[in-house]
Amino acid sequence: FFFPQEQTLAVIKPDALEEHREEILEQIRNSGFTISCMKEAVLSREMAEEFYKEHREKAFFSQLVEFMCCGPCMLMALTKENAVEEWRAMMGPTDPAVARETAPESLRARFATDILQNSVHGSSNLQHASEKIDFLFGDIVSDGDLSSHRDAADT
Ligand code: DGI
Repeated sequence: FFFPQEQTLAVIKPDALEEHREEILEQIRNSGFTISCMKEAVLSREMAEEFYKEHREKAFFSQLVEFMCCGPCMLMALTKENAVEEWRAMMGPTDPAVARETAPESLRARFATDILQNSVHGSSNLQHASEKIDFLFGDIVSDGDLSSHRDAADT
């Protein structure tokens, strides 16, 4: 099968960054992702609210925002064929209890504490990926950059 180059937005969340940063970064690199952009940052409440705006109506929204601001995150744009799906597979299911049953090798099975403090984030589709990468990295990685990259690789 041929999969086009894609970008996804990946985050190492505050619960995992201090203790598991190196292991997670090593696994990302060993799995063939290119880290196109990376920055460590403490999100402001406003940024966390915007980042998770799709969940604004959920009962856990304020907890989620609070948690995402409680310490530094590592924000990354990852490039690879089929990146969105592959990074989601590496992360495992949202709830680490489920992850430990169904995907014991996944990052959440290994590092997550509970359904809220679950170590990593990854975009669920290309639209979200491009929106969140724009939001967090501005013009550093645009779709235009990626398509010219792809064109260069094809020729
Ligand atoms: O895409 P995911 O991160 O796997 O999951 P999601 O988009 O459904 O939810 C986004 C985040 O919100 C998730 O990583 C942790 C938090 N969350 C999801 N479901 C629950 C939750 N937090 C609490 N406290 N309870 C939940 O049921």
